[in-house]
Amino acid sequence: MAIWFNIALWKRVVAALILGIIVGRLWGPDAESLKWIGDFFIKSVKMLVVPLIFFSLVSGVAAIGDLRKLGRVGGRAMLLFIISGQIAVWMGLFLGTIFTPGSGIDPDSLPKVVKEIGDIKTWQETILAIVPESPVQVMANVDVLPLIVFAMLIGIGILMAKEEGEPVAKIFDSGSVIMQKVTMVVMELTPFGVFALMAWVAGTLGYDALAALGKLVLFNYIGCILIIGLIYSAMIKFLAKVPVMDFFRGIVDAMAVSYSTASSNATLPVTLRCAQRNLGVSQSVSSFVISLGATINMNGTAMYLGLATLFGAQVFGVDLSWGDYFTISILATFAAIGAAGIPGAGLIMMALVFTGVGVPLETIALVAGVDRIMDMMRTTTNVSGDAAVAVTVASMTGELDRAELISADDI
Ligand code: DAS
Repeated sequence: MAIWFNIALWKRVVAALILGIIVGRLWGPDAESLKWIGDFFIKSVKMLVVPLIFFSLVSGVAAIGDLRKLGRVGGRAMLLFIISGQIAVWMGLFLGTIFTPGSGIDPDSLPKVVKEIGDIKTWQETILAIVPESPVQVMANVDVLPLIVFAMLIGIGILMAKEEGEPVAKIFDSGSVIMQKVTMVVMELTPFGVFALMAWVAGTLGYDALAALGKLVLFNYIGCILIIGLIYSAMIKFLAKVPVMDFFRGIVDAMAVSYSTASSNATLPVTLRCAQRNLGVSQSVSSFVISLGATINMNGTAMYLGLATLFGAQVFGVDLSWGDYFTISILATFAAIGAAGIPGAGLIMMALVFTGVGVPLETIALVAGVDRIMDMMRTTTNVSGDAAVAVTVASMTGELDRAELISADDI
């Protein structure tokens, strides 16, 4: 038993991921019987989201020390979110234009998987939804974005209260430490959850749907890999001035959990722990930037929305002008910000972008059957981007403890 705990968690998680895929392919659709183990793990991690975000974000904002510094951290994070998001969208538009994944496909030849599409918020409703009308209800509904706004306001209130705010700050500091310890305990379930989820996905994914939509899935992966391999590596190397391989080693756990759960929210506790424990990002910067990033910084989703819009236009023969391309880039940015960090969020947000440029919503039903395998990679890209921005902002604001950086011998 002791041997098991002596092996680095990330190694156990990667082994579980590979084993899960093998078992799923061998076992086939019956592997779905393992899904409850994955759901147990996801529920265990989701249990942490509200208390962890609330305590670590309030404590993190209060620990920044003054409002000017909060502005500097927040300003840099938002700038990096927006720039990387725009590059991602245009990456998707570029791949969709050059490789035309939807050309020559007869829409009637594709599998029809009808998924009920929830009501799509307009961008005004997306902005209104950020205001936490009832903080308790926001926590009960795990509505992460208004929860973040509320926690930031409490943190800012503590900063403004100065000495009078200190007793409350100490309570949140302790709460944040306690939640990090609880997260470590829950993290031990990760290998089991990742194994079960990968077996379920690998076992139930039909090759026929994959083949018909193969080019879309392929370029979803290529686009995400380019974002991770080019954009994030450049950010880490030239802006954060951190060895790129040390960065990726440090977030392996978060990448594996985001890939297997397809949920940024479910991965949030793991991303926070990787940033603080493996990358040396301070608790204040990591809790602020990663919590915010998990809900509004979704570069994998933004790239996919650009690519999928062109896919739908090509399948149904809709001509798009350069003006439409700019419309797509703006709508995809809002859609990525508005998308929740849960499985299938990108699929729902496609409707917002398609409506804006006249691409038929039937496209959503065509791609729904393989959305999960694409979502896994989108989410991995989203989560990696949150960690990359956190390390970069920490490095820029002197909140990066380079001695903590995980290196080869730590593995
Ligand atoms: N699953 C979403 C996330 O958690 C991403 C997406 O659906 O595109 O980040």
